[in-house]
Amino acid sequence: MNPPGTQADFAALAAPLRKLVEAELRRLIRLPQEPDARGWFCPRRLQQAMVYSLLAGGKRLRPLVVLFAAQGCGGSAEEALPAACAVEMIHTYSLIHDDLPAMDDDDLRRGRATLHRAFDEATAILAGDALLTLAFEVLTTTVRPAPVAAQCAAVLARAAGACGMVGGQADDLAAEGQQGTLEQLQAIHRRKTAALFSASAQLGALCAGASPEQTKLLARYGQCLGLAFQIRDDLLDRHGQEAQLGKRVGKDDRRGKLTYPALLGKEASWEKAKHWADQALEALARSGAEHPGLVALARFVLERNQ
Ligand code: GRG
Repeated sequence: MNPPGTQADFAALAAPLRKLVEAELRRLIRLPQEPDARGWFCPRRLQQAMVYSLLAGGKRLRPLVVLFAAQGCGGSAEEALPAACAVEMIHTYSLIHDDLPAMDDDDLRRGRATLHRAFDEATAILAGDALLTLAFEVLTTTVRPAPVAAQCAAVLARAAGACGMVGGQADDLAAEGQQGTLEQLQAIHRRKTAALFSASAQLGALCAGASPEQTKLLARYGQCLGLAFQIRDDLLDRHGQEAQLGKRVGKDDRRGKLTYPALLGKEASWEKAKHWADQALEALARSGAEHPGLVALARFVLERNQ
Protein backbone atom coordinates (compact mmCIF):
# COMPACT_ATOMS: atom_id res chain seq x y z
CA MET A 1 0.00 0.00 0.00
CA ASN A 2 1.15 3.58 -0.67
CA PRO A 3 1.76 5.81 2.37
CA PRO A 4 -1.71 5.95 3.95
CA GLY A 5 -3.19 9.28 3.10
CA THR A 6 -6.30 8.99 1.02
CA GLN A 7 -9.87 8.70 2.23
CA ALA A 8 -9.96 5.21 0.69
CA ASP A 9 -6.93 4.15 2.78
CA PHE A 10 -8.59 5.44 5.91
CA ALA A 11 -11.88 3.72 5.10
CA ALA A 12 -10.12 0.40 4.50
CA LEU A 13 -8.13 0.61 7.74
CA ALA A 14 -11.13 1.75 9.75
CA ALA A 15 -13.74 -0.74 8.51
CA PRO A 16 -12.79 -3.86 10.53
CA LEU A 17 -12.25 -1.87 13.73
CA ARG A 18 -15.52 0.01 13.32
CA LYS A 19 -17.25 -3.35 13.08
CA LEU A 20 -15.67 -4.42 16.37
CA VAL A 21 -16.73 -1.18 18.06
CA GLU A 22 -20.32 -1.37 16.76
CA ALA A 23 -20.71 -4.94 17.99
CA GLU A 24 -19.28 -4.16 21.41
CA LEU A 25 -21.37 -1.00 21.85
CA ARG A 26 -24.46 -3.02 20.90
CA ARG A 27 -23.56 -5.56 23.60
CA LEU A 28 -22.65 -3.04 26.31
CA ILE A 29 -25.77 -0.91 25.89
CA ARG A 30 -28.10 -3.85 26.63
CA LEU A 31 -28.89 -3.06 30.27
CA PRO A 32 -31.04 -5.21 32.58
CA GLN A 33 -34.75 -4.57 32.03
CA GLU A 34 -35.80 -6.83 34.89
CA PRO A 35 -35.06 -6.05 38.57
CA ASP A 36 -31.88 -7.68 39.91
CA ALA A 37 -31.44 -8.92 43.52
CA ARG A 38 -31.37 -5.28 44.70
CA GLY A 39 -34.43 -4.42 42.64
CA TRP A 40 -32.35 -2.30 40.21
CA PHE A 41 -33.05 -2.14 36.46
CA CYS A 42 -33.05 0.34 33.56
CA PRO A 43 -36.45 1.76 32.53
CA ARG A 44 -37.42 0.73 28.99
CA ARG A 45 -37.79 4.27 27.65
CA LEU A 46 -34.41 5.33 29.02
CA GLN A 47 -32.81 2.24 27.48
CA GLN A 48 -34.46 3.01 24.13
CA ALA A 49 -33.20 6.58 24.25
CA MET A 50 -29.63 5.49 25.00
CA VAL A 51 -29.73 3.00 22.13
CA TYR A 52 -31.28 5.60 19.80
CA SER A 53 -28.29 7.91 20.15
CA LEU A 54 -25.43 5.50 20.74
CA LEU A 55 -26.27 3.22 17.84
CA ALA A 56 -27.21 5.98 15.40
CA GLY A 57 -24.10 5.67 13.25
CA GLY A 58 -21.49 8.32 13.73
CA LYS A 59 -17.98 8.11 12.37
CA ARG A 60 -16.56 6.49 15.54
CA LEU A 61 -13.35 8.51 15.12
CA ARG A 62 -12.46 8.61 18.81
CA PRO A 63 -12.75 4.82 19.31
CA LEU A 64 -10.64 4.40 16.16
CA VAL A 65 -7.96 6.62 17.69
CA VAL A 66 -8.00 4.42 20.83
CA LEU A 67 -7.68 1.20 18.82
CA PHE A 68 -5.10 2.42 16.29
CA ALA A 69 -3.01 3.87 19.13
CA ALA A 70 -3.15 0.59 21.06
CA GLN A 71 -2.07 -1.34 17.97
CA GLY A 72 0.63 1.23 17.19
CA CYS A 73 2.06 0.66 20.67
CA GLY A 74 2.21 -3.10 20.13
CA GLY A 75 -1.08 -3.96 21.86
CA SER A 76 -4.28 -5.46 20.49
CA ALA A 77 -7.56 -3.86 19.51
CA GLU A 78 -9.41 -6.38 21.72
CA GLU A 79 -7.71 -5.28 24.94
CA ALA A 80 -8.41 -1.60 24.17
CA LEU A 81 -12.02 -2.18 23.05
CA PRO A 82 -13.70 -1.31 26.40
CA ALA A 83 -11.78 1.96 26.51
CA ALA A 84 -12.77 2.71 22.90
CA CYS A 85 -16.44 2.13 23.76
CA ALA A 86 -16.21 4.25 26.92
CA VAL A 87 -14.89 7.20 24.90
CA GLU A 88 -17.72 6.85 22.36
CA MET A 89 -20.29 6.83 25.19
CA ILE A 90 -18.88 10.09 26.55
CA HIS A 91 -18.80 11.61 23.07
CA THR A 92 -22.43 10.59 22.44
CA TYR A 93 -23.55 12.04 25.78
CA SER A 94 -21.84 15.32 24.89
CA LEU A 95 -23.68 15.47 21.55
CA ILE A 96 -27.05 14.74 23.20
CA HIS A 97 -26.56 17.53 25.74
CA ASP A 98 -25.04 19.90 23.15
CA ASP A 99 -28.23 19.55 21.06
CA LEU A 100 -30.57 20.50 23.93
CA PRO A 101 -32.61 23.73 23.76
CA ALA A 102 -30.49 25.18 26.60
CA MET A 103 -27.37 24.77 24.47
CA ASP A 104 -27.32 24.58 20.64
CA ASP A 105 -31.02 23.74 20.28
CA ASP A 106 -30.60 21.42 17.31
CA ASP A 107 -33.18 19.19 15.63
CA LEU A 108 -30.90 16.98 13.49
CA ARG A 109 -27.99 14.77 14.52
CA ARG A 110 -26.38 11.78 12.82
CA GLY A 111 -28.97 12.09 10.08
CA ARG A 112 -32.01 11.77 12.35
CA ALA A 113 -34.02 13.78 14.85
CA THR A 114 -32.02 14.81 17.93
CA LEU A 115 -32.81 12.80 21.01
CA HIS A 116 -34.85 15.45 22.81
CA ARG A 117 -36.98 15.87 19.65
CA ALA A 118 -37.49 12.12 19.14
CA PHE A 119 -38.19 11.50 22.85
CA ASP A 120 -38.38 14.49 25.22
CA GLU A 121 -35.99 16.85 26.96
CA ALA A 122 -35.91 15.12 30.34
CA THR A 123 -35.25 11.75 28.74
CA ALA A 124 -32.44 13.26 26.65
CA ILE A 125 -30.78 14.76 29.72
CA LEU A 126 -31.07 11.46 31.59
CA ALA A 127 -29.84 9.37 28.66
CA GLY A 128 -26.78 11.63 28.41
CA ASP A 129 -26.16 11.28 32.15
CA ALA A 130 -26.57 7.51 31.93
CA LEU A 131 -24.10 7.21 29.02
CA LEU A 132 -21.56 9.31 30.91
CA THR A 133 -21.75 7.08 33.97
CA LEU A 134 -21.90 3.86 31.95
CA ALA A 135 -18.60 4.87 30.31
CA PHE A 136 -16.85 4.81 33.68
CA GLU A 137 -18.57 1.58 34.72
CA VAL A 138 -17.27 -0.07 31.53
CA LEU A 139 -13.76 1.30 32.00
CA THR A 140 -13.38 0.38 35.64
CA THR A 141 -14.95 -3.07 35.43
CA THR A 142 -13.55 -4.26 32.11
CA VAL A 143 -10.10 -2.79 31.48
CA ARG A 144 -7.40 -5.01 32.93
CA PRO A 145 -5.20 -4.89 34.94
CA ALA A 146 -7.02 -2.75 37.51
CA PRO A 147 -4.25 -0.09 37.84
CA VAL A 148 -4.49 0.55 34.08
CA ALA A 149 -8.27 0.87 34.42
CA ALA A 150 -7.77 3.46 37.17
CA GLN A 151 -5.28 5.40 35.01
CA CYS A 152 -7.68 5.32 32.05
CA ALA A 153 -10.56 6.53 34.23
CA ALA A 154 -8.47 9.42 35.56
CA VAL A 155 -7.33 10.48 32.08
CA LEU A 156 -10.85 10.31 30.66
CA ALA A 157 -12.48 12.07 33.62
CA ARG A 158 -10.03 14.98 33.40
CA ALA A 159 -10.44 15.31 29.63
CA ALA A 160 -14.25 15.19 29.77
CA GLY A 161 -14.69 17.29 32.91
CA ALA A 162 -14.83 20.92 34.01
CA CYS A 163 -11.26 21.74 32.96
CA GLY A 164 -11.64 19.82 29.69
CA MET A 165 -14.65 19.21 27.43
CA VAL A 166 -17.35 20.61 29.75
CA GLY A 167 -15.27 23.71 30.51
CA GLY A 168 -14.62 24.24 26.80
CA GLN A 169 -18.34 23.97 26.12
CA ALA A 170 -19.09 26.51 28.88
CA ASP A 171 -16.65 29.00 27.34
CA ASP A 172 -17.95 28.27 23.84
CA LEU A 173 -21.48 29.19 24.96
CA ALA A 174 -20.23 32.26 26.85
CA ALA A 175 -18.38 33.48 23.73
CA GLU A 176 -21.54 33.56 21.58
CA GLY A 177 -22.16 37.04 20.24
CA GLN A 178 -18.87 38.31 21.70
CA GLN A 179 -15.84 39.68 19.87
CA GLY A 180 -13.32 36.95 20.72
CA THR A 181 -9.64 36.49 19.96
CA LEU A 182 -7.75 33.67 18.29
CA GLU A 183 -6.23 32.75 21.67
CA GLN A 184 -9.70 32.43 23.23
CA LEU A 185 -10.91 30.36 20.32
CA GLN A 186 -7.96 28.00 20.51
CA ALA A 187 -8.42 27.63 24.28
CA ILE A 188 -12.04 26.61 23.63
CA HIS A 189 -11.12 24.09 20.91
CA ARG A 190 -8.34 22.57 23.05
CA ARG A 191 -10.87 21.67 25.73
CA LYS A 192 -14.23 21.31 23.95
CA THR A 193 -12.98 18.97 21.24
CA ALA A 194 -9.26 18.18 21.33
CA ALA A 195 -9.16 16.99 24.97
CA LEU A 196 -11.29 13.94 24.12
CA PHE A 197 -9.16 13.07 21.07
CA SER A 198 -6.06 13.41 23.23
CA ALA A 199 -7.55 11.17 25.93
CA SER A 200 -8.47 8.63 23.24
CA ALA A 201 -4.87 8.33 22.07
CA GLN A 202 -3.66 8.11 25.67
CA LEU A 203 -6.16 5.39 26.54
CA GLY A 204 -4.99 3.30 23.59
CA ALA A 205 -1.39 3.69 24.71
CA LEU A 206 -2.22 2.89 28.35
CA CYS A 207 -4.16 -0.25 27.41
CA ALA A 208 -1.16 -1.42 25.36
CA GLY A 209 1.27 -0.82 28.23
CA ALA A 210 3.15 1.95 26.40
CA SER A 211 5.92 3.92 28.13
CA PRO A 212 5.07 7.31 29.70
CA GLU A 213 7.09 9.04 26.95
CA GLN A 214 5.21 7.26 24.15
CA THR A 215 1.88 7.94 25.90
CA LYS A 216 2.74 11.64 26.18
CA LEU A 217 3.58 11.92 22.48
CA LEU A 218 0.37 10.14 21.53
CA ALA A 219 -1.54 12.54 23.78
CA ARG A 220 0.03 15.36 21.77
CA TYR A 221 -0.93 13.62 18.51
CA GLY A 222 -4.54 13.43 19.71
CA GLN A 223 -4.59 17.03 20.87
CA CYS A 224 -3.28 18.34 17.52
CA LEU A 225 -5.59 16.02 15.57
CA GLY A 226 -8.55 17.34 17.58
CA LEU A 227 -7.61 20.95 16.81
CA ALA A 228 -7.43 20.18 13.08
CA PHE A 229 -10.73 18.27 13.32
CA GLN A 230 -12.56 21.18 14.98
CA ILE A 231 -11.33 23.76 12.47
CA ARG A 232 -12.59 21.52 9.66
CA ASP A 233 -15.86 21.22 11.61
CA ASP A 234 -16.13 25.02 11.71
CA LEU A 235 -15.50 25.14 7.95
CA LEU A 236 -18.08 22.43 7.28
CA ASP A 237 -20.69 24.36 9.26
CA ARG A 238 -20.17 27.22 6.81
CA HIS A 239 -19.49 25.37 3.57
CA GLY A 240 -20.65 21.76 4.07
CA GLN A 241 -23.77 19.86 2.96
CA GLU A 242 -26.47 19.04 5.49
CA ALA A 243 -27.27 15.70 3.81
CA GLN A 244 -23.66 14.52 4.02
CA LEU A 245 -23.08 15.80 7.54
CA GLY A 246 -26.37 14.55 8.99
CA LYS A 247 -26.68 17.78 10.97
CA ARG A 248 -27.75 21.35 10.29
CA VAL A 249 -25.26 23.77 8.74
CA GLY A 250 -24.92 27.53 9.04
CA LYS A 251 -25.77 27.47 12.75
CA ASP A 252 -22.50 28.96 13.94
CA ASP A 253 -22.98 32.23 12.09
CA ARG A 254 -26.67 32.42 13.06
CA ARG A 255 -25.73 32.07 16.74
CA GLY A 256 -22.78 34.47 16.50
CA LYS A 257 -20.34 31.71 17.47
CA LEU A 258 -16.64 32.30 17.76
CA THR A 259 -15.21 30.16 14.94
CA TYR A 260 -12.12 30.04 12.74
CA PRO A 261 -13.87 31.06 9.48
CA ALA A 262 -15.60 33.95 11.29
CA LEU A 263 -12.28 35.14 12.67
CA LEU A 264 -9.81 34.32 9.90
CA GLY A 265 -11.77 33.46 6.76
CA LYS A 266 -11.73 30.23 4.75
CA GLU A 267 -8.14 30.15 3.45
CA ALA A 268 -6.38 31.02 6.70
CA SER A 269 -8.62 28.56 8.59
CA TRP A 270 -7.65 25.84 6.16
CA GLU A 271 -3.95 26.68 6.69
CA LYS A 272 -4.42 26.44 10.47
CA ALA A 273 -6.11 23.07 10.15
CA LYS A 274 -3.26 21.83 7.96
CA HIS A 275 -0.73 23.13 10.47
CA TRP A 276 -2.32 21.11 13.30
CA ALA A 277 -2.57 17.98 11.18
CA ASP A 278 1.16 18.32 10.40
CA GLN A 279 1.90 18.81 14.10
CA ALA A 280 -0.08 15.66 14.85
CA LEU A 281 1.99 13.69 12.35
CA GLU A 282 5.21 15.07 13.79
CA ALA A 283 4.29 13.96 17.32
CA LEU A 284 3.23 10.59 15.94
CA ALA A 285 6.54 10.09 14.16
CA ARG A 286 8.42 10.90 17.38
CA SER A 287 6.25 8.46 19.36
CA GLY A 288 7.39 5.48 17.33
CA ALA A 289 3.76 4.31 17.21
CA GLU A 290 3.15 5.27 13.59
CA HIS A 291 0.12 3.12 12.92
CA PRO A 292 -1.04 3.69 9.31
CA GLY A 293 -4.55 4.33 10.64
CA LEU A 294 -3.32 7.25 12.74
CA VAL A 295 -1.44 8.66 9.75
CA ALA A 296 -4.49 8.30 7.49
CA LEU A 297 -6.72 9.89 10.14
CA ALA A 298 -4.64 13.08 10.09
CA ARG A 299 -5.51 13.48 6.41
CA PHE A 300 -9.09 12.31 6.84
CA VAL A 301 -9.92 15.04 9.38
CA LEU A 302 -8.78 17.67 6.87
CA GLU A 303 -10.59 16.27 3.86
CA ARG A 304 -13.76 14.90 5.40
CA ASN A 305 -17.15 16.11 4.18
CA GLN A 306 -19.16 14.34 6.85
C1 GRG B 1 -22.51 18.71 30.83
C2 GRG B 1 -24.82 19.71 30.44
C3 GRG B 1 -23.51 19.24 29.90
C4 GRG B 1 -23.30 19.32 28.56
C5 GRG B 1 -22.11 18.85 27.92
C6 GRG B 1 -19.55 19.09 26.86
C7 GRG B 1 -20.73 19.23 25.98
C8 GRG B 1 -22.07 19.39 26.56
C9 GRG B 1 -20.61 19.23 24.69
C10 GRG B 1 -19.30 18.98 24.05
C11 GRG B 1 -19.00 19.91 23.04
C12 GRG B 1 -19.11 19.41 21.65
C13 GRG B 1 -20.38 18.82 21.15
C14 GRG B 1 -18.05 19.61 20.88
C15 GRG B 1 -18.09 19.45 19.44
C16 GRG B 1 -17.24 18.34 18.97
C17 GRG B 1 -17.75 17.89 17.65
C18 GRG B 1 -17.44 18.68 16.45
C19 GRG B 1 -18.50 16.82 17.60
C20 GRG B 1 -18.93 16.11 16.37
O1 GRG B 1 -18.10 14.98 16.29
P1 GRG B 1 -18.15 13.94 15.08
O2 GRG B 1 -18.16 14.68 13.78
O3 GRG B 1 -19.57 13.27 15.31
O4 GRG B 1 -17.05 12.96 15.28
P2 GRG B 1 -20.07 11.79 14.96
O5 GRG B 1 -21.56 11.93 14.91
O6 GRG B 1 -19.47 11.36 13.67
O7 GRG B 1 -19.65 10.94 16.10
